[in-house]
Amino acid sequence: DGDHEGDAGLATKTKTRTQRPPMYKVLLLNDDYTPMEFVVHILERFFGMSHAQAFEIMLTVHKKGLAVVGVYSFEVAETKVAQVMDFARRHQHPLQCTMEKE
Ligand code: TYC
Repeated sequence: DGDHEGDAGLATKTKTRTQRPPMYKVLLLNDDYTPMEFVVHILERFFGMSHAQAFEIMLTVHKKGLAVVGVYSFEVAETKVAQVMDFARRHQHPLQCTMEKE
């Protein structure tokens, strides 16, 4: 349980850390062509944001070039990126979404 008795009879403690799964940031990138309302729709639909939240984050991406739109486990992040990329492609917008380890 982390306590060990050495030969001299002294108890030493080994630190045991809880395993946390690595988390991944999902990033949305700005471009000059994707309509603002389309980006707002994506943030509402795939990231569960209110219209006001979605509009605020969209403006951050527009002004700063990118923003973190959520942090998830690898599988969930991968799915979000695929959903956004597929939805944008089907509507012929060049919107880019990517993920990176936190
Ligand atoms: N820059 C785009 C425009 O002016 C809007 C935009 C915002 C595009 C965020 C992509 O991730 C994005 N229509």
